[in-house]
Formats: sequence, structure tokens, C-alpha cells
Amino acid sequence: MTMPASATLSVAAEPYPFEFAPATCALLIIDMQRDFLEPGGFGEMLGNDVSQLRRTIEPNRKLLAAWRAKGLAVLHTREGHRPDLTDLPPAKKVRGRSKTCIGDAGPMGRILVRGEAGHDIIPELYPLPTEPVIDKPGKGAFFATDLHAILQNLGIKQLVVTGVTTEVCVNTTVREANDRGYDCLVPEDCVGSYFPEFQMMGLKMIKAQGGIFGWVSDSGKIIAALG
Ligand code: TIU
Repeated sequence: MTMPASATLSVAAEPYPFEFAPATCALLIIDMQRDFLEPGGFGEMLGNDVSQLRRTIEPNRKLLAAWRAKGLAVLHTREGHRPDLTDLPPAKKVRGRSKTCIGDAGPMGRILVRGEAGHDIIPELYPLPTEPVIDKPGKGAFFATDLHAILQNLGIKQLVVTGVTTEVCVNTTVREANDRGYDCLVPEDCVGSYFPEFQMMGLKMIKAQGGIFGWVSDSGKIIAALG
């Protein structure tokens, strides 16, 4: 059922309740890609514990279902590069001194290259044909993408930001969104980090100082507010 455009809802959140009009609030799901989340993928190959990210799948699935059921805007992002790697900064390619890096053959195709299996979104959260997918070469979803233009064209003013990883692409995107005038609500059960201490601090950094970058809540409270 589509929400009336005028409805304003309130979600219990920190540092104080998040008030939003559903018609102008989008769900932005960051980089829920197979290479970051699946056993045998790039993330696990680098020695990361993917279970720390996989716990976000079910809460995201429920929130996405609730959001879709209300007919509200959903957008997805994927981190990755052109097959010819012309949009891959050399500094990003060599960072980490890993034997296998972006563009090389990995467990699910070339690592973080558009069109490869590992680059795509996990089946549990797969985008509908009507949901824009933003392919981004950086950590922030606004850098070198048409995300801001799309949100403006849709009349979006506020974002519920979920996905991985909390301290890297989610935090960078929330900061970029903040500087572009969007309010951001981050449900903590829908964002994940390979590192528990970064999960905690990444969320604290958003909600500190009166919500310097936004609000933190959880998916159950958002779903309850949607009714
Ligand atoms: N999507 C995203 O966060 N990309 C990363 O590379 N994250 C890491 O934590 N490495």
C-alpha cells in the first residue's frame, strides 16, 4: 500500500526520535555484494570474518520487504570498477600490498569488477527492476555517481542507510549525504563491520554531538513506525 505523501512518522532513535515523511525518505542499501558477504568471496579471502556481515542480511531483508510493501523508494549501491579498470585509482589498486587485488581473478570472477558474479548483490536482497542500482568506484556513494541527481529528481530529503561496512562505505556515504543536506537514519542491526570495535565506534560517531551525522536506531523500530 502506498503511503499518503503528507504522513509524518516518528522512529525511536538516538540521539532523539527521527521524524520522517515516508514519501520523501529513501532506503539506501550500501554494497551488499557477494564478494563482501559470501563465504569463499574476496572479503573472506582477505582473512575477514564474514559472519560479522552476514548477521545483517535477515534484518535488511525484513526492512526491505516492509519498505517495498509501502511503495517507498529503494536504491542499492555496488562498489566496483569498469572492466578496463580506467576508473580505478592506482593508489587504490596497490593499497594493502595484497597478492590478489582489485581487477585480479578471484573466487567469484574478477574482484570488484562490474559484471562479475562476486560484484553483484546477494540474492536475498536482489534489486527489483524498478530500484536504481548505483555503481560507485569509491567508498562514498555520492562520489563520481548520479546518486544525488536521482535523489533530487525523486524529491528525496531523508535516507535510511544500511549495508556494509559500517565504518567504511556506510560512514563515508552518511557523511557525504550529510554535507548534501540529507538526514540519515542508520539501523544498527542492518549495518555490519568485520571488526566489532569499528561497528560500535562507527555508530557512535554518527549519533554523537547531538547527531552530528545523523540518527541510529534498529530495523524493528522502523518497521513498527511504518505500521
Ligand atoms: N563497501 C565497503 O565498505 N567497502 C570496503 O572495502 N569495506 C571494507 O571494510 N574493506
